[in-house]
Amino acid sequence: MTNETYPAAGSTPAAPTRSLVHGPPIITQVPHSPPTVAKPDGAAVRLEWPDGSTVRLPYLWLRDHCPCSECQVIEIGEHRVIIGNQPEDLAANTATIVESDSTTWALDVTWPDHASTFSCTDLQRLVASSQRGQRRVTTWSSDFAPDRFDHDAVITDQATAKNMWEAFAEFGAVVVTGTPTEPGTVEEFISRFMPVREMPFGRVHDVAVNTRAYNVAHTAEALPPHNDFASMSWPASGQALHMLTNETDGGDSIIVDGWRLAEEFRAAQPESFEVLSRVPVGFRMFSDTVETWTRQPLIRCDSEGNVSHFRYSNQLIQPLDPQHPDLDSFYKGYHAICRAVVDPTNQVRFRLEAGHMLLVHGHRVLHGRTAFSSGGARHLQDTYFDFDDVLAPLTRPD
Ligand SMILES: O=C(O)CCC(=O)C(=O)O
Ligand SMILES: [Fe+2]
Ligand SMILES: [Zn+2]
Repeated sequence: MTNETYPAAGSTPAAPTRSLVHGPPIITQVPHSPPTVAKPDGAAVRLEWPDGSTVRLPYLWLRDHCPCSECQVIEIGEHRVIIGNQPEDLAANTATIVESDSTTWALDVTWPDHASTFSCTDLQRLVASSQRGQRRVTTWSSDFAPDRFDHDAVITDQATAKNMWEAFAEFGAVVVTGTPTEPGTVEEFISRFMPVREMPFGRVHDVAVNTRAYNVAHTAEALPPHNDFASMSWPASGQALHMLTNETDGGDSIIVDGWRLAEEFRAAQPESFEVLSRVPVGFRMFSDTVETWTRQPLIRCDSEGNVSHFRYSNQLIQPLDPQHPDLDSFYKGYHAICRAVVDPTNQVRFRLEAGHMLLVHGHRVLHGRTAFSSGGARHLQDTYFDFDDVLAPLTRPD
């Protein structure tokens, strides 16, 4: 295969428009069939296929990811080459496509002081790993109900467990049914999949009517939708609520897709969205022995502008300084978002019966409950985990 005609101008494939996908958009595909030519293109080599598709591979990128055993610790997939030790204007001396047969090919690159061979599979693997972590995030429609999964099926069948975590990653809420009602089961359940995140009030958090309440959760009052530990700068991004006993009238569960509300809020009131993303406000939860407190904005976006954390707790929020220059605009936005949270049309309601376990994305989904009669017994246990431990195994390369 020929690789002459250095240099020439080229084009990169257009990026698809963004949808509700978190992570970088897919922009590169490396075809399995051999390219016809490798040409220099600025500080890169450009591969061209007979159908006109092209892939541009910058020299620094290629040098950084040379797959040889000098440049990588192959057995553990760790990167060893230090790109800062290369000249910033590094260029290949040659870049040649080597076709082993009609379906397999490699790109041979010679550098001033090194030689690299990238098989088609190496390039596909590198591109795939650069795109890892993209996931579909689907905000809730008005008839949303969390998917239900049977506890025994989840703990005995890997495919069911994977489906459950996939649904959790996409929608931020699922319900597990048929969970044994022995105390501690929630911790055991989460521990089967990932580390439990121990929180300041314990590894397992009991919620029942309690005369020494440190939180409205421990009364029979209605509990407005919230995410737990809004009083911590990095609260657990996953929470499991396991109902052990529910013999009361009322006490129905409420969940709200905070990311949907935040995105609708951004579209309707962009200036207020900016204020709620910028102005930090205090949150506090404490008991006789534990103090948690932080000052944070209600909305945080990731580096690509997607809402990544909607923090909301009517119970725990603290006053803003009345002289704060943004106080009026803060209240305009806070009022609107609060109205959206308590609007029943934005709430999904259902009853958690004994043996039901609700899993929620702690930075996305708010949970709450209606008031109940304090006569009958009601007891649930919470445990916490982190979303990285959900996503990393789901996206593990084969
Ligand atoms: O009582 C409930 O249903 C929910 C209580 C709560 O907010 C929690 O356990 O985090
Ligand atoms: Fe809670
Ligand atoms: Zn190398």
